[in-house]
Amino acid sequence: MWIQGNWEKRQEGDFTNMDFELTDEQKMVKEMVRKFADEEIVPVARENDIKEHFPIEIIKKMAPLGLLGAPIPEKYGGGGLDFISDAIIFEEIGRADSSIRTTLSVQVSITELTILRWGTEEQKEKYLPWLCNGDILGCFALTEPCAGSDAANQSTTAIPTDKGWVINGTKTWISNGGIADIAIVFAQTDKTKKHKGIAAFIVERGTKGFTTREIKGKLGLRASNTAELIFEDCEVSKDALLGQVGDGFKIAMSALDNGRYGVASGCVGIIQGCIDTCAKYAKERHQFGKPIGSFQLIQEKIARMVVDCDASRLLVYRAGDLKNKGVKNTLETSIAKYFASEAAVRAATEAIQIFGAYGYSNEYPVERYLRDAKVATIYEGTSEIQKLIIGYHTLGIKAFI
Ligand code: COS
Repeated sequence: MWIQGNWEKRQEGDFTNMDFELTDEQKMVKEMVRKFADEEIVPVARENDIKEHFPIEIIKKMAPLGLLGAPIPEKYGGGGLDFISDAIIFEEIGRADSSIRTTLSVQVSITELTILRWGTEEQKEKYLPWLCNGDILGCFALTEPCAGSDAANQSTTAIPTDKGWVINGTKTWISNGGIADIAIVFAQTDKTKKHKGIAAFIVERGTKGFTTREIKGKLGLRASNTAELIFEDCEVSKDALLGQVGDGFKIAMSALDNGRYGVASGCVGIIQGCIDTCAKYAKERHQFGKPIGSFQLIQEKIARMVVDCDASRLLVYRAGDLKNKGVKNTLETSIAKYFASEAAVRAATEAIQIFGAYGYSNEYPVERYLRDAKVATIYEGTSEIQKLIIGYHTLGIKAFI
Protein backbone atom coordinates (compact mmCIF):
# COMPACT_ATOMS: atom_id res chain seq x y z
CA MET A 1 0.00 0.00 0.00
CA TRP A 2 1.32 3.46 -0.89
CA ILE A 3 1.63 5.60 2.21
CA GLN A 4 0.39 9.04 1.24
CA GLY A 5 2.17 10.89 4.01
CA ASN A 6 5.59 9.96 2.71
CA TRP A 7 5.24 11.92 -0.49
CA GLU A 8 4.03 15.04 1.31
CA LYS A 9 6.85 14.74 3.79
CA ARG A 10 9.29 14.41 0.93
CA GLN A 11 7.93 17.56 -0.68
CA GLU A 12 8.49 19.44 2.55
CA GLY A 13 11.99 18.08 2.80
CA ASP A 14 10.96 16.63 6.15
CA PHE A 15 13.23 13.60 5.93
CA THR A 16 16.57 13.03 7.61
CA ASN A 17 19.23 14.72 5.51
CA MET A 18 20.23 11.80 3.38
CA ASP A 19 22.64 12.57 0.62
CA PHE A 20 24.53 9.58 -0.71
CA GLU A 21 26.83 11.67 -2.89
CA LEU A 22 30.29 12.46 -1.51
CA THR A 23 31.21 16.15 -1.53
CA ASP A 24 33.98 17.34 -3.84
CA GLU A 25 36.28 17.57 -0.84
CA GLN A 26 35.50 13.99 0.23
CA LYS A 27 36.04 12.72 -3.32
CA MET A 28 39.40 14.49 -3.39
CA VAL A 29 40.39 12.94 -0.06
CA LYS A 30 39.43 9.48 -1.35
CA GLU A 31 41.42 9.87 -4.55
CA MET A 32 44.47 11.25 -2.77
CA VAL A 33 44.53 8.55 -0.05
CA ARG A 34 43.94 5.73 -2.52
CA LYS A 35 46.83 6.93 -4.66
CA PHE A 36 49.09 7.15 -1.61
CA ALA A 37 48.01 3.71 -0.38
CA ASP A 38 48.49 2.06 -3.79
CA GLU A 39 51.91 3.64 -4.31
CA GLU A 40 53.40 3.54 -0.81
CA ILE A 41 51.61 0.87 1.22
CA VAL A 42 50.38 -1.93 -1.07
CA PRO A 43 53.82 -2.75 -2.58
CA VAL A 44 55.41 -3.39 0.84
CA ALA A 45 52.46 -4.77 2.85
CA ARG A 46 53.34 -8.42 2.29
CA GLU A 47 56.99 -7.96 3.24
CA ASN A 48 56.15 -5.96 6.36
CA ASP A 49 53.65 -8.63 7.40
CA ILE A 50 56.20 -11.42 6.98
CA LYS A 51 58.95 -9.53 8.81
CA GLU A 52 56.61 -8.13 11.49
CA HIS A 53 58.11 -4.78 10.56
CA PHE A 54 56.39 -1.66 11.88
CA PRO A 55 56.77 0.77 8.95
CA ILE A 56 57.45 4.06 10.73
CA GLU A 57 58.76 5.38 7.37
CA ILE A 58 55.24 5.12 5.90
CA ILE A 59 53.62 6.73 8.95
CA LYS A 60 56.03 9.66 8.59
CA LYS A 61 55.05 10.07 4.92
CA MET A 62 51.37 10.24 5.92
CA ALA A 63 51.91 13.33 8.08
CA PRO A 64 52.51 15.92 5.32
CA LEU A 65 49.33 14.69 3.60
CA GLY A 66 47.39 15.57 6.74
CA LEU A 67 46.39 11.97 7.42
CA LEU A 68 47.62 11.93 11.01
CA GLY A 69 45.21 14.63 12.20
CA ALA A 70 42.38 14.80 9.68
CA PRO A 71 39.42 15.52 12.04
CA ILE A 72 41.40 17.73 14.45
CA PRO A 73 40.72 21.48 14.18
CA GLU A 74 43.27 23.45 12.19
CA LYS A 75 44.16 25.58 15.22
CA TYR A 76 45.72 22.47 16.81
CA GLY A 77 47.52 21.43 13.65
CA GLY A 78 44.85 19.15 12.21
CA GLY A 79 43.04 19.14 8.89
CA GLY A 80 39.62 20.23 10.17
CA LEU A 81 37.94 17.55 8.04
CA ASP A 82 34.53 16.02 8.71
CA PHE A 83 33.97 12.48 10.00
CA ILE A 84 32.94 11.04 6.62
CA SER A 85 36.34 12.10 5.28
CA ASP A 86 37.86 10.48 8.36
CA ALA A 87 36.06 7.21 7.50
CA ILE A 88 37.21 7.46 3.88
CA ILE A 89 40.83 7.75 5.03
CA PHE A 90 40.52 4.68 7.28
CA GLU A 91 38.76 2.75 4.50
CA GLU A 92 41.44 3.49 1.92
CA ILE A 93 44.31 2.75 4.31
CA GLY A 94 42.49 -0.37 5.55
CA ARG A 95 42.09 -1.59 1.98
CA ALA A 96 45.87 -1.48 1.66
CA ASP A 97 47.08 -2.62 5.09
CA SER A 98 45.12 -2.97 8.34
CA SER A 99 48.32 -2.75 10.39
CA ILE A 100 48.84 0.82 9.25
CA ARG A 101 45.14 1.57 9.60
CA THR A 102 45.36 0.38 13.21
CA THR A 103 48.30 2.67 13.92
CA LEU A 104 46.38 5.55 12.36
CA SER A 105 43.17 4.76 14.27
CA VAL A 106 45.03 4.72 17.57
CA GLN A 107 46.79 7.98 16.77
CA VAL A 108 43.76 9.90 15.53
CA SER A 109 40.63 8.29 16.98
CA ILE A 110 41.58 7.32 20.48
CA THR A 111 44.56 9.54 21.26
CA GLU A 112 44.01 12.88 19.50
CA LEU A 113 40.21 12.99 19.64
CA THR A 114 40.34 11.99 23.32
CA ILE A 115 42.75 14.80 24.18
CA LEU A 116 40.64 17.18 22.07
CA ARG A 117 37.47 16.25 23.94
CA TRP A 118 38.81 15.92 27.50
CA GLY A 119 42.11 17.81 27.62
CA THR A 120 42.82 21.24 29.11
CA GLU A 121 43.83 23.99 26.72
CA GLU A 122 47.45 23.46 27.85
CA GLN A 123 47.29 19.72 27.12
CA LYS A 124 45.77 20.33 23.68
CA GLU A 125 48.46 22.85 22.79
CA LYS A 126 51.20 20.70 24.25
CA TYR A 127 50.33 17.47 22.40
CA LEU A 128 47.93 17.86 19.46
CA PRO A 129 50.15 19.74 16.96
CA TRP A 130 52.98 17.17 17.43
CA LEU A 131 50.61 14.23 17.15
CA CYS A 132 49.06 15.69 13.99
CA ASN A 133 52.41 16.29 12.32
CA GLY A 134 53.75 12.86 13.27
CA ASP A 135 56.55 14.12 15.51
CA ILE A 136 55.08 12.02 18.29
CA LEU A 137 52.86 8.94 18.36
CA GLY A 138 50.24 8.10 20.94
CA CYS A 139 48.58 5.04 22.43
CA PHE A 140 45.57 4.25 24.57
CA ALA A 141 46.20 2.04 27.60
CA LEU A 142 42.94 0.68 28.98
CA THR A 143 43.23 -3.12 28.65
CA GLU A 144 44.88 -5.14 31.39
CA PRO A 145 45.56 -8.86 31.77
CA CYS A 146 42.32 -9.15 33.78
CA ALA A 147 40.38 -6.18 32.36
CA GLY A 148 39.37 -6.76 28.73
CA SER A 149 35.63 -6.66 28.10
CA ASP A 150 35.21 -5.78 31.78
CA ALA A 151 37.08 -2.54 31.30
CA ALA A 152 35.91 -1.01 34.58
CA ASN A 153 37.78 -3.67 36.56
CA GLN A 154 41.06 -1.75 36.54
CA SER A 155 43.90 -3.13 38.70
CA THR A 156 46.32 -0.37 37.78
CA THR A 157 46.31 2.13 40.62
CA ALA A 158 47.01 5.85 40.82
CA ILE A 159 47.76 7.16 44.31
CA PRO A 160 47.80 10.93 44.89
CA THR A 161 50.95 12.53 46.33
CA ASP A 162 51.91 16.14 47.10
CA LYS A 163 53.41 16.54 43.62
CA GLY A 164 50.98 14.48 41.55
CA TRP A 165 50.33 10.76 41.23
CA VAL A 166 52.12 7.43 41.51
CA ILE A 167 50.96 4.81 39.00
CA ASN A 168 51.46 1.06 39.42
CA GLY A 169 50.18 -1.72 37.19
CA THR A 170 50.41 -3.47 33.83
CA LYS A 171 48.55 -2.80 30.59
CA THR A 172 48.50 -5.29 27.76
CA TRP A 173 47.59 -5.59 24.07
CA ILE A 174 48.28 -1.89 23.61
CA SER A 175 48.50 -0.99 19.91
CA ASN A 176 51.39 1.44 19.26
CA GLY A 177 52.44 0.71 22.88
CA GLY A 178 56.08 -0.04 22.14
CA ILE A 179 56.72 3.02 19.97
CA ALA A 180 54.33 5.66 21.32
CA ASP A 181 55.75 8.83 22.85
CA ILE A 182 52.69 9.37 25.01
CA ALA A 183 50.16 6.98 26.50
CA ILE A 184 46.67 7.72 27.77
CA VAL A 185 46.67 5.51 30.84
CA PHE A 186 43.63 4.52 32.88
CA ALA A 187 44.01 3.76 36.57
CA GLN A 188 41.89 3.25 39.66
CA THR A 189 42.18 5.96 42.32
CA ASP A 190 39.64 4.49 44.74
CA LYS A 191 38.50 0.89 44.39
CA THR A 192 35.39 1.46 46.53
CA LYS A 193 34.05 3.83 43.89
CA LYS A 194 34.32 1.18 41.14
CA HIS A 195 34.13 2.79 37.67
CA LYS A 196 33.60 6.22 39.23
CA GLY A 197 37.08 6.01 40.80
CA ILE A 198 38.91 5.64 37.49
CA ALA A 199 41.11 8.48 36.22
CA ALA A 200 42.99 8.98 32.95
CA PHE A 201 46.56 10.30 32.70
CA ILE A 202 48.82 11.33 29.86
CA VAL A 203 52.12 9.59 30.57
CA GLU A 204 55.19 10.45 28.50
CA ARG A 205 57.71 7.83 27.35
CA GLY A 206 60.88 8.24 29.36
CA THR A 207 59.04 8.87 32.63
CA LYS A 208 60.86 6.94 35.36
CA GLY A 209 59.08 3.71 36.20
CA PHE A 210 57.38 3.39 32.79
CA THR A 211 58.66 0.61 30.53
CA THR A 212 57.26 -1.36 27.59
CA ARG A 213 57.64 -4.88 26.25
CA GLU A 214 56.69 -5.70 22.67
CA ILE A 215 54.26 -8.55 21.91
CA LYS A 216 55.21 -10.60 18.83
CA GLY A 217 53.69 -13.61 17.09
CA LYS A 218 50.21 -12.21 16.42
CA LEU A 219 47.92 -13.97 13.93
CA GLY A 220 47.34 -10.74 12.03
CA LEU A 221 48.24 -7.05 12.16
CA ARG A 222 51.79 -8.31 12.16
CA ALA A 223 53.19 -5.01 10.91
CA SER A 224 51.52 -3.08 13.72
CA ASN A 225 53.19 -2.53 17.06
CA THR A 226 51.59 -4.11 20.12
CA ALA A 227 53.04 -3.99 23.60
CA GLU A 228 52.67 -4.43 27.29
CA LEU A 229 53.08 -1.25 29.35
CA ILE A 230 54.52 -1.62 32.83
CA PHE A 231 54.23 1.05 35.52
CA GLU A 232 56.37 0.61 38.64
CA ASP A 233 56.08 3.51 41.06
CA CYS A 234 55.78 5.75 38.04
CA GLU A 235 55.45 9.35 39.24
CA VAL A 236 53.55 11.85 37.09
CA SER A 237 52.72 15.48 37.80
CA LYS A 238 49.25 16.87 38.50
CA ASP A 239 49.21 18.21 34.92
CA ALA A 240 49.19 14.65 33.60
CA LEU A 241 45.59 14.14 34.71
CA LEU A 242 43.18 14.09 31.73
CA GLY A 243 39.72 15.29 32.72
CA GLN A 244 38.72 15.00 36.37
CA VAL A 245 39.38 12.18 38.82
CA GLY A 246 36.46 9.79 38.32
CA ASP A 247 35.96 10.74 34.64
CA GLY A 248 38.22 7.91 33.48
CA PHE A 249 35.57 5.38 32.53
CA LYS A 250 33.53 7.94 30.60
CA ILE A 251 36.70 9.08 28.85
CA ALA A 252 37.42 5.48 27.87
CA MET A 253 33.88 4.82 26.63
CA SER A 254 33.67 8.06 24.66
CA ALA A 255 37.08 7.32 23.14
CA LEU A 256 35.85 3.88 22.09
CA ASP A 257 32.93 5.52 20.27
CA ASN A 258 35.63 7.03 18.06
CA GLY A 259 37.93 4.01 18.03
CA ARG A 260 35.18 1.62 16.94
CA TYR A 261 34.31 3.99 14.12
CA GLY A 262 37.87 3.75 12.79
CA VAL A 263 37.80 -0.06 13.06
CA ALA A 264 34.46 -0.26 11.22
CA SER A 265 35.75 2.04 8.46
CA GLY A 266 38.92 0.00 8.10
CA CYS A 267 36.81 -3.14 7.72
CA VAL A 268 34.92 -1.52 4.83
CA GLY A 269 38.37 -1.20 3.24
CA ILE A 270 39.11 -4.90 3.79
CA ILE A 271 35.82 -5.89 2.14
CA GLN A 272 36.47 -3.51 -0.76
CA GLY A 273 39.95 -5.02 -1.10
CA CYS A 274 38.41 -8.51 -1.24
CA ILE A 275 35.99 -7.39 -3.97
CA ASP A 276 38.71 -5.72 -6.04
CA THR A 277 41.16 -8.62 -5.88
CA CYS A 278 38.47 -11.27 -6.40
CA ALA A 279 36.82 -9.49 -9.34
CA LYS A 280 40.21 -9.23 -11.09
CA TYR A 281 41.17 -12.83 -10.34
CA ALA A 282 37.76 -14.24 -11.32
CA LYS A 283 38.15 -12.71 -14.78
CA GLU A 284 41.75 -13.94 -15.23
CA ARG A 285 41.51 -17.46 -13.79
CA HIS A 286 40.11 -20.03 -16.21
CA GLN A 287 38.65 -23.43 -15.33
CA PHE A 288 36.51 -25.69 -17.51
CA GLY A 289 37.46 -23.43 -20.42
CA LYS A 290 35.92 -20.27 -18.97
CA PRO A 291 36.86 -17.48 -16.56
CA ILE A 292 35.72 -18.60 -13.10
CA GLY A 293 33.81 -15.31 -12.85
CA SER A 294 31.30 -16.73 -15.30
CA PHE A 295 30.23 -19.38 -12.77
CA GLN A 296 27.14 -18.58 -10.76
CA LEU A 297 28.64 -19.77 -7.47
CA ILE A 298 31.55 -17.33 -7.86
CA GLN A 299 29.20 -14.47 -8.78
CA GLU A 300 27.09 -15.28 -5.73
CA LYS A 301 30.13 -14.98 -3.44
CA ILE A 302 31.17 -11.67 -4.99
CA ALA A 303 27.60 -10.34 -4.86
CA ARG A 304 27.46 -11.08 -1.13
CA MET A 305 30.70 -9.19 -0.61
CA VAL A 306 29.34 -6.22 -2.54
CA VAL A 307 26.15 -6.15 -0.46
CA ASP A 308 28.16 -6.49 2.78
CA CYS A 309 30.48 -3.71 1.64
CA ASP A 310 27.64 -1.30 0.81
CA ALA A 311 25.77 -2.11 4.02
CA SER A 312 28.92 -1.64 6.15
CA ARG A 313 29.83 1.61 4.44
CA LEU A 314 26.34 3.03 4.86
CA LEU A 315 26.32 2.08 8.55
CA VAL A 316 29.68 3.78 8.98
CA TYR A 317 28.48 6.91 7.19
CA ARG A 318 25.33 7.04 9.34
CA ALA A 319 27.49 6.99 12.49
CA GLY A 320 29.79 9.58 10.89
CA ASP A 321 26.85 11.82 10.08
CA LEU A 322 25.84 11.76 13.77
CA LYS A 323 29.41 12.56 14.77
CA ASN A 324 29.42 15.51 12.35
CA LYS A 325 26.25 16.76 14.04
CA GLY A 326 27.73 16.24 17.51
CA VAL A 327 25.00 13.75 18.39
CA LYS A 328 25.59 10.74 20.68
CA ASN A 329 26.34 7.77 18.45
CA THR A 330 27.35 4.86 20.70
CA LEU A 331 24.59 2.60 19.35
CA GLU A 332 25.10 3.45 15.69
CA THR A 333 28.88 3.08 16.03
CA SER A 334 28.50 -0.30 17.74
CA ILE A 335 26.14 -1.47 14.98
CA ALA A 336 28.62 -0.36 12.31
CA LYS A 337 31.60 -1.94 14.10
CA TYR A 338 29.80 -5.22 14.73
CA PHE A 339 28.42 -5.54 11.21
CA ALA A 340 31.50 -4.38 9.30
CA SER A 341 33.99 -6.50 11.27
CA GLU A 342 31.94 -9.68 10.93
CA ALA A 343 31.32 -8.88 7.26
CA ALA A 344 35.06 -8.40 6.69
CA VAL A 345 35.75 -11.88 8.10
CA ARG A 346 33.01 -13.32 5.85
CA ALA A 347 34.37 -11.51 2.79
CA ALA A 348 37.98 -12.54 3.42
CA THR A 349 36.97 -16.18 4.03
CA GLU A 350 35.08 -16.25 0.73
CA ALA A 351 37.90 -14.44 -1.03
CA ILE A 352 40.28 -17.26 -0.08
CA GLN A 353 37.74 -19.76 -1.38
CA ILE A 354 37.58 -17.94 -4.73
CA PHE A 355 41.37 -17.96 -5.00
CA GLY A 356 41.48 -21.64 -4.03
CA ALA A 357 44.97 -22.90 -3.16
CA TYR A 358 46.49 -19.57 -4.26
CA GLY A 359 44.35 -17.84 -1.62
CA TYR A 360 45.90 -20.05 1.02
CA SER A 361 49.36 -18.65 0.29
CA ASN A 362 50.72 -15.17 0.91
CA GLU A 363 51.32 -14.72 -2.81
CA TYR A 364 47.97 -12.89 -2.78
CA PRO A 365 46.70 -10.53 -0.08
CA VAL A 366 43.49 -12.39 0.75
CA GLU A 367 44.95 -14.62 3.50
CA ARG A 368 46.29 -11.45 5.18
CA TYR A 369 42.86 -9.86 4.84
CA LEU A 370 41.40 -12.76 6.82
CA ARG A 371 44.07 -12.69 9.54
CA ASP A 372 43.74 -8.90 9.84
CA ALA A 373 39.93 -8.89 9.75
CA LYS A 374 39.62 -11.37 12.61
CA VAL A 375 41.03 -9.03 15.24
CA ALA A 376 38.43 -6.41 14.32
CA THR A 377 35.80 -8.71 15.85
CA ILE A 378 37.86 -8.69 19.06
CA TYR A 379 39.68 -5.40 19.73
CA GLU A 380 38.02 -2.16 20.79
CA GLY A 381 35.13 -4.27 22.08
CA THR A 382 34.36 -7.80 20.90
CA SER A 383 31.37 -8.56 18.66
CA GLU A 384 29.72 -9.97 21.79
CA ILE A 385 30.18 -6.64 23.64
CA GLN A 386 28.79 -4.72 20.63
CA LYS A 387 25.73 -6.99 20.64
CA LEU A 388 25.23 -6.37 24.37
CA ILE A 389 25.44 -2.61 23.80
CA ILE A 390 22.87 -2.95 20.99
CA GLY A 391 20.74 -5.19 23.22
CA TYR A 392 20.86 -2.69 26.05
CA HIS A 393 19.83 0.19 23.78
CA THR A 394 16.95 -1.90 22.46
CA LEU A 395 15.69 -3.53 25.68
CA GLY A 396 16.84 -1.11 28.35
CA ILE A 397 18.19 -4.11 30.27
CA LYS A 398 21.89 -4.51 31.02
CA ALA A 399 23.21 -8.01 30.44
CA PHE A 400 26.60 -7.26 31.98
CA ILE A 401 25.79 -6.48 35.62
N1 COS B 1 30.37 7.90 26.28
C1 COS B 1 30.45 8.56 27.47
N2 COS B 1 30.10 7.99 28.66
C2 COS B 1 29.65 6.72 28.60
C3 COS B 1 29.53 5.99 27.41
C4 COS B 1 29.91 6.63 26.22
N3 COS B 1 29.84 5.98 25.06
N4 COS B 1 29.06 4.75 27.69
C5 COS B 1 28.88 4.70 29.01
N5 COS B 1 29.24 5.90 29.55
C6 COS B 1 29.16 6.27 30.96
C7 COS B 1 27.74 6.13 31.46
O1 COS B 1 27.01 7.32 31.26
C8 COS B 1 27.94 5.84 32.93
O2 COS B 1 28.17 7.05 33.61
P1 COS B 1 27.61 7.24 35.13
O3 COS B 1 28.27 6.20 35.95
O4 COS B 1 27.99 8.63 35.47
O5 COS B 1 26.13 7.01 35.03
C9 COS B 1 29.25 5.07 32.96
O6 COS B 1 29.93 5.35 31.74
C10 COS B 1 29.01 3.59 33.06
O7 COS B 1 28.16 3.24 31.98
P2 COS B 1 27.52 1.82 31.87
O8 COS B 1 26.94 1.45 33.21
O9 COS B 1 26.62 1.80 30.68
O10 COS B 1 28.78 0.96 31.60
P3 COS B 1 28.92 -0.53 31.77
O11 COS B 1 29.87 -0.81 32.87
O12 COS B 1 27.60 -1.19 31.83
O13 COS B 1 29.63 -0.81 30.36
C11 COS B 1 30.50 -2.19 28.67
C12 COS B 1 29.89 -2.06 30.04
C13 COS B 1 30.56 -3.68 28.43
C14 COS B 1 29.69 -1.51 27.60
C15 COS B 1 31.91 -1.55 28.68
O14 COS B 1 32.63 -2.01 29.77
C16 COS B 1 32.65 -1.87 27.41
O15 COS B 1 32.48 -1.22 26.39
N6 COS B 1 33.54 -2.87 27.48
C17 COS B 1 34.41 -3.20 26.38
C18 COS B 1 35.71 -2.51 26.58
C19 COS B 1 36.49 -2.55 25.33
O16 COS B 1 36.02 -2.24 24.26
N7 COS B 1 37.74 -2.92 25.47
C20 COS B 1 38.60 -3.01 24.33
C21 COS B 1 39.92 -2.53 24.61
S1 COS B 1 40.12 -0.84 24.58
S2 COS B 1 41.12 -0.52 22.96
